[in-house]
Amino acid sequence: MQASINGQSYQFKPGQTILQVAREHDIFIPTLCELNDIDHAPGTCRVCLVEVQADGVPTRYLTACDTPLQEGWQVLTRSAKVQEMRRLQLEMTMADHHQSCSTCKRNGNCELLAVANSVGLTEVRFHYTQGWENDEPVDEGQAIIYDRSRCIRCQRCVAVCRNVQNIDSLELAGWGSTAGIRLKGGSVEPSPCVTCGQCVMVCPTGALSERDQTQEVLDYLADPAITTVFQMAPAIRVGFGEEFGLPPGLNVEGQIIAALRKLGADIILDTNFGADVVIMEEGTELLGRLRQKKSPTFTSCCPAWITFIEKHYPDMRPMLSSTRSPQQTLGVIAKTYLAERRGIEPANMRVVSIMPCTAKKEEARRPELGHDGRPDVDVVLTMREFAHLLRREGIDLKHMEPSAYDDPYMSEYSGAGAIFATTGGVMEAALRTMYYVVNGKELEHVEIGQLRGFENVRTAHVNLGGEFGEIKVAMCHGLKGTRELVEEIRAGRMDFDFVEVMACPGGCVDGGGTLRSKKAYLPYALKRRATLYDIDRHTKARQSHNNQQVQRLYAEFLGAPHSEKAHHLLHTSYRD
Ligand code: HC0
Ligand code: SF4
Repeated sequence: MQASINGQSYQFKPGQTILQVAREHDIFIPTLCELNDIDHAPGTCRVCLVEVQADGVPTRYLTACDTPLQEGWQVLTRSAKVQEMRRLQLEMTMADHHQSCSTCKRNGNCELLAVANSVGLTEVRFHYTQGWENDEPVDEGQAIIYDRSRCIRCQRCVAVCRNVQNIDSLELAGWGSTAGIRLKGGSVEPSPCVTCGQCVMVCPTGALSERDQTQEVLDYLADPAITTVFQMAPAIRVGFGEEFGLPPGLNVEGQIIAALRKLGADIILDTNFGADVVIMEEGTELLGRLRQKKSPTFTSCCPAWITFIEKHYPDMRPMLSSTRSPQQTLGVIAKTYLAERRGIEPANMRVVSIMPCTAKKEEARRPELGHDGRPDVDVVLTMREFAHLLRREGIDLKHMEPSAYDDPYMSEYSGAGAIFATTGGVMEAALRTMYYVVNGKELEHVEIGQLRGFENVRTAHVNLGGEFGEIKVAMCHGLKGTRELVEEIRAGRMDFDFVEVMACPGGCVDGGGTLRSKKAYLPYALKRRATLYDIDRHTKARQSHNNQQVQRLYAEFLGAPHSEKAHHLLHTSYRD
């Protein structure tokens, strides 16, 4: 089939939209609501208007994203009329949008402002002044803020929550200019939301964002009575450089340590250390459950997954490992063992986590994950907040000279701890240590290829040796595949011994608290994962049980995995 765009003739296939054909030939048409990576083209923002002429039909103005191109059409993407209509369209969108851009979380990287710029908007004659009197425009969760006054009704969030995560927690509410997105049931608790943050990742404006806690951290840093302890999650070092113009997937661990020192952090630790401790506990727990023929056991480190089970499949709670997540493990050990070793009063210590995750904010606030009335982790910053924090202090990561950890108690990590952030990583880390415990010798090939695929649901048989022989394992990332797997297990159609789940598609390297990419959804997962595997390959100890600081922690403080003390500090329970 043949049609012309801006006077040039092009071939196309039946069913292709005007936008698809234009993109195929590198012809720019501005878009706003559309997001190709999640197959979302609702045509609601009308920014992609083009002029269409065809024999025997009057000139029409159609949205390029959802209009299939037809034989013989002549499409104009930048006629004077098209440009004027796009500007007017944008002006209308701005008019029922809260235009307090200076205080918006997206200040600096808003897609709406970028499109306003690209269509040449020079004035907005109408201003949002009223309209929300009869409606509460903001749903505030502990992790995510849902602000309808900044919503442009693109419905990307609805699409990702419904089609990618299969949670379906969001809906459009209100009428006319006050319409916007809200949680079903009006707040997080009654809604099916698990705070995975995928909706935040695709929101083009400040309508969906995390609860900003950067000020709390600055207040800690300014208080001389407080000892600030920072931890960075496994995924942070491979996904943060991009924000400062460094190549995607580059390992910037050293620059982050240097930036934290410049910020004034007192102690800098690595969540990977917590991950190694988790393997000691979870591996022991799993072997115990295998002996008792209790299968399957599900991993418990992903908080959106935990909420998913609590809200959607509460009957499956007994199958969750009782081991705390690495974030919470590190927090509680910092406030007990480390505080004791370094002579710090725990009440004066504040643990700040830098996480690629929104759900970790909720996890840290669970009362069961605190001691003596204090949380074990005080504040969780997403990667985006951490970038904001550095900017507030004028720190440019690109110019930091890489530095190294200096805490002698809780900063060493093994290759096994490092790969936690990618799908299959927790499984691989656990198997390396369980094999050693069962057989008294190390696995010959520590890189377990069967576990390293990237499909949303993967299964494998692995030989654990000894009394256990072959065990059946499964790994999922993304909640759509997870739900399908859980349904199969519940119905007795599939059975496994050990199942690893990460709620975010791609795992933590693409978590809901990572940096947002304009017009793209999760573009760098495989680069980040490749760097994690590279870190593993170059780490001195590749198994959690060979981490010398972990060995010392058990020798001097915890005793053995699953000792009474370890159980009290490092295990948890789940909600009814
Ligand atoms: Fe993850 Fe974690 S690996 S959940 O994916 O287990 O957020 O990066 O920090 O806690 O370690 C996130 C990442 C973590 C935890 C670890 C686990
Ligand atoms: Fe849906 Fe996750 Fe957003 Fe909640 S946080 S509304 S579950 S996408």
